[in-house]
Amino acid sequence: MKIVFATNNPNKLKEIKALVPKHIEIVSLSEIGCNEDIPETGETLEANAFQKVNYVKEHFGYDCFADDSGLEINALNGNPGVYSARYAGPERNADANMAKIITELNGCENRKAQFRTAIALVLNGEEQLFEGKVEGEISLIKLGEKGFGYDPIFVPENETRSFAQMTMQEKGEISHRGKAVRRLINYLSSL
Ligand code: ITT
Repeated sequence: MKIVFATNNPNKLKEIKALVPKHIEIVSLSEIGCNEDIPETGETLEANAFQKVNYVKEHFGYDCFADDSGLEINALNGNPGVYSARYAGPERNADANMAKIITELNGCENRKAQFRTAIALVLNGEEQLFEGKVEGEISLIKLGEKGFGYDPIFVPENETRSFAQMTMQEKGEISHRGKAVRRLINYLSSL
């Protein structure tokens, strides 16, 4: 089986390719000639994930799935959430985004947060949603060099290391994306 993954984020593509079994071939947006920035104007992760798959279906004609993810911090009323990519500005700079959060949480004891992923799938005229989340805490400083985005400041529950201190496989076993992708794989395998 071949399916398009509607993302412009090479790190997500790498993580997802490592999580899916060999009989599911992941096709990237560049491989279908889609090199544009797909609009993400929804107010929820779910809405954005469906906006991405519907855009690819309408403009390129392919069945596909898309992942919209966000970091929700309790003490910031769930922010940055759906605004995670551009939290510190339109440049979508991960270091600036993390610096903003570390400053906002300065002196704050409640550091609880969760990562959430919504995966939307459009296949054979039907839409499906798969979700995954992982709870954890925001660290006081950046820890580790691996991963991407907010990984250096997120320490998942029952762990002492941040996502950026784990291998991609270790992260995938417990992460928001790993959980959502396993639900997607179960669905695709049941067809
Ligand atoms: P696409 O929409 O093209 O898939 P994106 O990078 O815009 O790529 P999102 O809107 O889902 O993806 O991501 C929102 C932000 O959350 C973005 O800044 C990411 O770096 C960050 N993010 C997403 N998944 C993450 C993860 O597993 N670990 C750390 N940060 C993550």
